[in-house]
Amino acid sequence: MDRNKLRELLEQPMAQDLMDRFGMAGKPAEAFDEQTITKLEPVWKLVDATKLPIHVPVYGEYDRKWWKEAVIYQIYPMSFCDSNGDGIGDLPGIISKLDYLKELGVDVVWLSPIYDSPNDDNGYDIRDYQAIHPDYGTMEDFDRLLEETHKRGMKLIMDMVLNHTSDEHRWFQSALHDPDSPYKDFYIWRKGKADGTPPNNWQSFFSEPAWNYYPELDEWALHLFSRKQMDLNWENPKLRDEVVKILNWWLQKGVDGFRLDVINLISKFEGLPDGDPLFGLLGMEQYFYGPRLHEYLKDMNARAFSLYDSYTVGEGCGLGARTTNCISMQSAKELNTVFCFGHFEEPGRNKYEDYAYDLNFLKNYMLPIQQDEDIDCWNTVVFDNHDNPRFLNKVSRDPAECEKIARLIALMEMTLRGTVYLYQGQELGMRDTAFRGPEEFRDVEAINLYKSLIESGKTEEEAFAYVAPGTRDQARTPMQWTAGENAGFTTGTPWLRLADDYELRNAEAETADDASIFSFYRKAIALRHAYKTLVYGHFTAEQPELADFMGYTRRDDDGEFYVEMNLCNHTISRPRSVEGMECLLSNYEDTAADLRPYEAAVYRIR
Ligand code: ISL
Ligand code: CA
Repeated sequence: MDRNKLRELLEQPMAQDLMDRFGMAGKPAEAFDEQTITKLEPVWKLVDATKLPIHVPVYGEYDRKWWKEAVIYQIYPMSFCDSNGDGIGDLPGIISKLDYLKELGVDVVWLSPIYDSPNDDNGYDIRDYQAIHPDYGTMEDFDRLLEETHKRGMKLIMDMVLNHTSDEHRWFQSALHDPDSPYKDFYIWRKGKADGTPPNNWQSFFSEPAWNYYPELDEWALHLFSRKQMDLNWENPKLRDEVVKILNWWLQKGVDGFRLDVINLISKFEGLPDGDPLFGLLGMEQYFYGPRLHEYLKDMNARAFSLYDSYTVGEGCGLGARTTNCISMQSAKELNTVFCFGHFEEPGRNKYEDYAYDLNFLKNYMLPIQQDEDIDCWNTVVFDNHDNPRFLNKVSRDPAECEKIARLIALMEMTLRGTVYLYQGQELGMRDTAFRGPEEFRDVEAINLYKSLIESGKTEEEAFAYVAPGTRDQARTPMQWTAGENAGFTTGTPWLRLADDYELRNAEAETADDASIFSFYRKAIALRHAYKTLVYGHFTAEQPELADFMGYTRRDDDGEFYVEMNLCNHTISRPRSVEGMECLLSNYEDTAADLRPYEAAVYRIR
């Protein structure tokens, strides 16, 4: 390939995101040797095939919207609060904790899926989009939850899983058993290869081939996740009509928007070609930014989201900072925001690796995003969710350090630009726990991974030691309400074991203690609500080249604020004097001459 072509491709958002992943971030075409160019051949092909419009940034004043100012709290219903002693969290349990969320300062509640489901992937395998899982309660309970949430001035958004349904969904059952089924074409079917192997080499996210064989039809059906989560065929306009109906049905009910599960995966490249190992998970590049993605998103926006004052956040699985912006720019009328998880692990690492995450990486990742003041784009600020071990434990496993780090994260979250997300328990400083054996895993991803490691020759001990730190069960241990039996989560037997530290860390103790992590979050959220400059103000990095230090100002006509953070576990000197500034919140009791380990503070300059 000639250098001019390479230069042109490197300007593409897709190429820039991929270069981040391959450790070539920001390098000009001249920095690539022939060998690297050849090695990255599949990347150039993909970038050429996706041909994203190069976005021209817009500068000026951000539009003010409720969802830009919101602090959104994710509830994992199964683990939040059990009201009837069956060991499973439920809707009445959530209702009983709405005052707690209000006290914290939450604006919007996001519920992970509560629909009817066989729970192969805890509700991310939907059997009926318009019914509540009996474990969680009834539709009347849901209506009451919505009403009680609104009564308190909070909003509620639903998790929508539209890339796949459960294989127990009536559409799939009809496709399988009725030869004339109108729903057959709702899914992705192919004939196998002549030698009896699946139609292509794609692997599912959960350590299995991405195809199920159905002898009754002599065909294979695609599933990018578990073998019970069947991918929907978005090429079919009838499917898209059904999706639009479902979205409108919930909006009509009064919900305030949606979190759209793996929404970037809905369009697949024609012909479903084999995947290239260069991209990690086999097949990934054939669907993580498919050719009709924009078209499908615009359609949902036009026929559903835009008809209401609703908010959408897409989960962008495998997307980086720039491709995320491509589907969340306001002018495109697709989604309001898209999660970008590029900072969850250091480059080249995965969540199962037990390593000490360097906050300098986080800083270097965040600064360009924050400094980009393109008013057509709006980010999310997120550190924790139900799919990852607790962020603070990636940085350190030392309990005392974690006390500081939890507050540093809180302070960073509430002073960056973007819609802020909290995951249940983050506000208490909940941590990972030491699982005792594989029989304690409940997560399909962890169970399958454990099995596949054993099959590949690992011993049980080795497989367990690898999976335990990264299992999604880490984030899903029951919410710690009290120091009492089962942490006040249930009077029965919890569906997943509790973390070990609930006597020490629980909502009852922390809400009563003005110096707790909960109280720190409450104060940080209150600052964000009080000073809109922290939401919309200009962002200027302070001495960004200084290692172990992160500092920035937020400034507009209404005020100016300064944030300073020590990113490491030893003392560093303070690069900018804070004399004359008013300290609004700090994770230390006073201000010293130097910045102590993980010290973080926000000051008001004017
Ligand atoms: O956790 C992950 C990998 O280690 C992710 O790949 C995750 O599976 C991916 O981000 C998609 O997540 C979403 O869709 C899945 C569901 O299992 C997750 O809980 C959900 O957040 C399939 O619906
Ligand atoms: Ca229950």
